[in-house]
Amino acid sequence: MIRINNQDEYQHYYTQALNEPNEFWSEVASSFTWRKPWTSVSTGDFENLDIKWFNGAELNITENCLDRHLKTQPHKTAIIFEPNNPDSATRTFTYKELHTEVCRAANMLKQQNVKKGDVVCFYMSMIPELLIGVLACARIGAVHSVVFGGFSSKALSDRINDCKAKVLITNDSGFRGTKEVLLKNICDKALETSPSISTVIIKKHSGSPVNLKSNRDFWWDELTNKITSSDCLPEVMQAEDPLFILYTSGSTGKPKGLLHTTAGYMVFAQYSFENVFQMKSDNDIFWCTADIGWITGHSYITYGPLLAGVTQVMFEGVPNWPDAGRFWQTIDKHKVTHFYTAPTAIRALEACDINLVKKQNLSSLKVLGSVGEPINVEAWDWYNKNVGHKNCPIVDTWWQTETGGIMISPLAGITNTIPCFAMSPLPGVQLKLMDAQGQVVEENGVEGNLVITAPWPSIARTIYGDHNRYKDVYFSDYKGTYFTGDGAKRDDNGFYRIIGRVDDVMNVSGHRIGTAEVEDALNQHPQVVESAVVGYPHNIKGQGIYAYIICLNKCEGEALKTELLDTVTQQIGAFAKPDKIQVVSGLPKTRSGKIMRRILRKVANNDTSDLGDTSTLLNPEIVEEVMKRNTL
Ligand code: 7RM
Repeated sequence: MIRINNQDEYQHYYTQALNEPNEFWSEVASSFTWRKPWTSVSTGDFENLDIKWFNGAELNITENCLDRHLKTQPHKTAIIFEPNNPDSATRTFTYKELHTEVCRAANMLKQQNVKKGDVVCFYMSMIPELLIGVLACARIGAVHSVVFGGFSSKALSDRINDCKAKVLITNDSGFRGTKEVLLKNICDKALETSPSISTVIIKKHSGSPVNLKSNRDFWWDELTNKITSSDCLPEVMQAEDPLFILYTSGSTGKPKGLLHTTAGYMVFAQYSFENVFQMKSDNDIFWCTADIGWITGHSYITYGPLLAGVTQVMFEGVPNWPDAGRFWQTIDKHKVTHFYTAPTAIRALEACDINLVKKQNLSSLKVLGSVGEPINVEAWDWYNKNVGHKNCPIVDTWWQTETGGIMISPLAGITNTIPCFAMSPLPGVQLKLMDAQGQVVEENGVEGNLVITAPWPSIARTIYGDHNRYKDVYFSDYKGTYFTGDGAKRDDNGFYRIIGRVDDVMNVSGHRIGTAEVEDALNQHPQVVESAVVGYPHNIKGQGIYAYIICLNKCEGEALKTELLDTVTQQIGAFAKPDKIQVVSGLPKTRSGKIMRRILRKVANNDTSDLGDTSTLLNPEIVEEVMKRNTL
């Protein structure tokens, strides 16, 4: 492993990774447990897109997350589970105990006939069995596909069908604050249209009643109780064998199943975790508040911290229950030293009673992190002052589902930060900014589209089942480079500030949602003829969703609104519900029939002073109507 300890080392390694990438990555990878060494560090490029890292190597990622720590620190706490209800008991797992649980679950999956390469889907609460189940898959070479528990049965079914998952693992129901989510019921509904699933395994969690379908549904506890062996030899995996699929939204079409492979993802997860967060003491405690249903929970709950052998908190609940002090109380309760959350949570809590944060001690904190969306200055200052007591570096970490790990970030305590800046790429990450003409912008003090010019170990290797789409979405805008979809500013000193998406992807409370997905959902309503969805700035969510719709008949306000919101909840999930809906008689279109989103965006932003060139519009008269902004 390479651990960067100061700014000089950062410069040194940045240069080494650029000029001698093989030497650099070999050194990073040297500390892992390999069953067989690699024959080449990296092959392939962004032209042929047959990218391979550590090819020829054999390994198992769970051997690196668990077994290797058993020799040195078997009794160190791996997971401190903080349940939804603060009065319920905390559960802890040492590395040894977690190893045992993962092995038992792995043996259970084997007994259910899960084989290397099979896809196992998870639709679960943030409970230890989710993490255990995911690692159990990796133990036996099954590919996990975690679907966030806030998705609807329709969205779950779509994702299961896309990757033809064989087994579905869920729990009876889960609580998020006071709200009960009937996960098993939602699974039952999804499975009406998902024939690939032959087995459902249910972890009993809330105790709420569920229907069991015979020969299909089994209780997790009954199956694992029958397992006698608490050891399971790790399946020996090839470096490029698939590790997981994770769905994410794009600017067009259905969500994409990004496929991550074993060795490169593993190496980058630990490398980025250790260098960004800089956990130094054995008593340091990490807490990432993300859900394992998103990439942040994959790389910085399930894999990164365990690979690094640290202690972490896993949290089932929500930031505002029993009150908006839950994060701060939990930090004190478990003496969290490294806290990683999203700007949307910071903004929401900033809007609550300040005494909830003031009354907590928070003196255990050493490092704060931010992820998922651009952080605004007010939130950054509030986080720094009220949570960090101006004593904790803030690492604003930019990355994506596609990148597998953190790409641009300060290194905690090493990089001098500028508020709201992600600062500089990690050594091994090569960035450029492109202008509208597709030319590289070399100078500083500019904005441009953010691209990555060379492969890094944890880049997603393909979109599952659609390699052409992968090429098209990421590598066709700028030939030979990976286009992130984000815009960024590079200041006079070469430091980066991420501006946000430049495509039709919205970021709503840190949830990545395609405008096309919400449009497709709205169009399912029988009254909707056509719709257009754009994001607009929202105080707490970062972005809100503004939907313009054309209706078939006369539209009745409240009733229609409720129905439309229900439709989106059913098609995607409640988190994708539009904040504003405006019924219009037409949408501004070009002569070639394209919706002029620029105009809709400006109207939704309430910034109509300059609508730009509207001369190519087929129906310019519609602009005036749209500008009325009379939402339902
Ligand atoms: C990790 C994650 C990716 C999109 C990405 C950006 C936005 C993420 C930051 C950020 C500004 C950040 N993966 N994004 N981190 N924008 N500053 N530190 O969120 O696939 O779900 O989303 O999120 O637009 O393209 S993701």
